[in-house]
Amino acid sequence: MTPKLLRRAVEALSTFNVETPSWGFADTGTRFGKFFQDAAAIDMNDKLADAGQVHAVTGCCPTVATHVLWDYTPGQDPKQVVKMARKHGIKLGAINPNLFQDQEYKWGSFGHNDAAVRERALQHCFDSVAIMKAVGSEYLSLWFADGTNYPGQASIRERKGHFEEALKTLHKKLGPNQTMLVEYKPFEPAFYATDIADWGMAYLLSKKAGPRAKVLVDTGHHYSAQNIEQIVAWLLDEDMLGGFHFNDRRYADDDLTLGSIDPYQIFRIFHEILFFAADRRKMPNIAYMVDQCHNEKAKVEAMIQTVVMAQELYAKAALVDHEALRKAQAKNSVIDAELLLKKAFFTDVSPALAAWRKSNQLPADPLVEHRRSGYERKAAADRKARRKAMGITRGGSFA
Ligand code: PSV
Ligand code: MN
Repeated sequence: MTPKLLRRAVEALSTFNVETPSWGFADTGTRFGKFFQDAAAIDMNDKLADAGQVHAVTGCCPTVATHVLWDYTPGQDPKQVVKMARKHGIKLGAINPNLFQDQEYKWGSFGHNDAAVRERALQHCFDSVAIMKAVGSEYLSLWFADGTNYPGQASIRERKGHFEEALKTLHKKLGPNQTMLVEYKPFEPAFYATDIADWGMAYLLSKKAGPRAKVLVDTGHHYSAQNIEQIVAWLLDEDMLGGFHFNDRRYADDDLTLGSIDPYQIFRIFHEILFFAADRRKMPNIAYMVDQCHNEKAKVEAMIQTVVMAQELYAKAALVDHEALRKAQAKNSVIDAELLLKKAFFTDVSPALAAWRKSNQLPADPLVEHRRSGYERKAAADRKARRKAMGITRGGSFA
């Protein structure tokens, strides 16, 4: 790696942060069962401690995303949670309303045919905006499980209309520094017609809602052959890309560790972002977040592994020679253009990561440091004892 490239990669790393999800530290599983870990977080303080540990060893995860009904106790002053987060060296990031778990949402939330249920969902979002204000969060991150399971079940157009109306109403509640992110997902839990199934739908609804609504790209929410970086490039060009939920997939929304299946995919996404930024001479405002729940891997370790992978791929993408790429593209030199991407992708960026970590007084290897610290062992012992004292028994499966 030449000194010039090293500088470029280090510079890129110095502006790159990733938000971790509170739900990635608690017990999770599939609908066939859960495999429990002694070190899994029991409460919000544990989740924040885990997120704080990830930040302490990686230095690039200063915020944690929260899900309102999973993380805030009714009647609790959200500022208490801010204090708790501060104690663990982090801040609160995106606020995610829960619009999917209540029985009332059987037929949907914003898309429900009953105005009273839509109103209930909106009220929950207004409460979420109030939490955003209290904790100083910039992002309201919206994901809807809404959809139908059978042809003819509901009017697709009517549901679209309900979404347009509710999102517009919600947008009016946002403060000047608040953005709402609209996430799409092709299927699950709805298996016939998810109301916001793809980026086009999320784009259209966001556009109609107002200027502070942007699209959130969850990398796991695409069909197998879909070209995600092309979606990213289009959204960037339209100033409609708000953020990411990172994870990897082999089949559907697998929630696998970022880059475990296709690291080149994430590299190509980062390349589109950095190429865009170079052309516009301005870095777009994008919320990078992880959305993974690990069942087999130790949760904090998996999060560290994910974040380090994201940094590595971001640093590699920063090495693409944009000038040479523009020239190759102008001449239609297909091979040369492609090789420029490949060259950057295959460059060993560990010297840049080492230099960046050193200059930020961070451990040389976050995962090694985490293991050395004994955090996992201590958390497991403490949480196991607390579960026992609280009478929490875990086991069996759920369906
Ligand atoms: C839905 O699959 C999703 O990707 C949404 O972002 C939710 O907030 C998250 O997963 C919950 O695990
Ligand atoms: Mn997601």
